[in-house]
Amino acid sequence: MKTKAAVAIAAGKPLEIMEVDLGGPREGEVLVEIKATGICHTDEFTLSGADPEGIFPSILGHEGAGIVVDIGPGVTSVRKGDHVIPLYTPECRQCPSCLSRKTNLCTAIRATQGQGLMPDGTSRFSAGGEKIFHYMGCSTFSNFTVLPEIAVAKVNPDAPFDKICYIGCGVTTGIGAVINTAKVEPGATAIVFGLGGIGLNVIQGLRLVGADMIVGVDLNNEKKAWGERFGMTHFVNPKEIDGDIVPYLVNMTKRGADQIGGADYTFDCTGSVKAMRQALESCHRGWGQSIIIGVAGAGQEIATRPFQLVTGRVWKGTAFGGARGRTDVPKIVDWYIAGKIEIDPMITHRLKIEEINKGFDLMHEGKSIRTVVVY
Ligand code: NAD
Ligand code: 022
Ligand code: ZN
Repeated sequence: MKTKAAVAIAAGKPLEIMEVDLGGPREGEVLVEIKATGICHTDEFTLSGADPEGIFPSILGHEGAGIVVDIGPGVTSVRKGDHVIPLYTPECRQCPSCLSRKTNLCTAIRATQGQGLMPDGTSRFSAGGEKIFHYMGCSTFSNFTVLPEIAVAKVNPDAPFDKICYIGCGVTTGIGAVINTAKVEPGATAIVFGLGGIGLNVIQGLRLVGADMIVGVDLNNEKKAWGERFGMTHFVNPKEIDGDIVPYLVNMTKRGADQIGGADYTFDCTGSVKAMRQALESCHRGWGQSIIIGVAGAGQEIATRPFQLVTGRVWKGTAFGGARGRTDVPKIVDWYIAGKIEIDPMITHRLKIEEINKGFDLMHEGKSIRTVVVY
């Protein structure tokens, strides 16, 4: 079939909107009509050429929602008409990782996904006979896309596509980091570095689980109102304090008889390795946990003194908020429908697919929290 798509022709070039050819779903695969897709940092990272694993030409996009319009042989878990969210972290429920119950990083299709291919080693996208690669197993910048059955979460059909697409990455990553990775308990203190599309979801996750003190840290003062909107209780701009941010935050989080200070949980949502160190060092001696969510540039390294860990701080990372996609994503959609979490105010811009490059500009300029493209 033919489908309209925004194609990443080469690194550093704007996406090109064109008609591409798409092969139908094969064994264990589904054809999905994407109704809406968010634009996320990784799409920009790959398009810019900074991603050493970026492959071109490809169809980017990994934060979508849509409808199953056809299924291949052997598909049992979804049918035509089902509303689904594509999963860049699939959930096969059979590989050693899924069975371990210790990680969400399913390995069933990992090798081919990283090569921009479907599990059978082929690409379904082409134009003028030339192969176009898939991206993160999703390629949601195409109106129609083919996905393995294990890489779609079937969700409540009452939910609007132009909002729940954000659950395909940002919302689940932020809320999941709080619930699955950190396992934050009611009454905890937390510090969130970076109040963008991820950090704000960490903040609303902290509010959801009943954290007490939620400190937001951002270099941009405009983020203060954004953080407060979702439950942040204190804001710090590192540029506006005297001296080092770490002792400042440690002092700020001193509570009760404990004169040590430091937060129970800290989250890096910046991608800056400097902020990652600050996040680790501003968590509490003895039990503080610091969760890295931000993706740092290629080749960057984190550092701290080992004493920080010897004295009980824990450094962790999370991919897709530790969420098991087919199990957890439908629950998050239900939380949204029930009003337990908010999405609408974070979607600051809506574009048509023809305008998708504007969405990348808005991200560069720091003007958007999330831009959603509606087909
Ligand atoms: P964003 O650009 O919307 O927000 C980042 C915020 O961090 C901005 O407000 C910026 O002002 C602030 N910031 C930058 N450097 C800072 C510093 N040194 N100290 C304090 N604040 C600082 O980005 P986003 O969409 O929220 O994404 C954040 C990061 O999360 C990105 O690196 C993204 O790739 C990553 N991410 C990771 C996963 C995962 O599964 N681990 C999933 C999605 C996104
Ligand atoms: C999503 N991300 C950042 C912004 N939006 C993001 C990027 C990478 C990962 C998670 C989220 C990630 C963490 C760990 C891995 N990835 C490796 C997983 C594994 O090896 O099992 C990751 C993922 C997909 C791809 C590359 C890296 C890909 O499909 N190309 C989940
Ligand atoms: Zn993303």
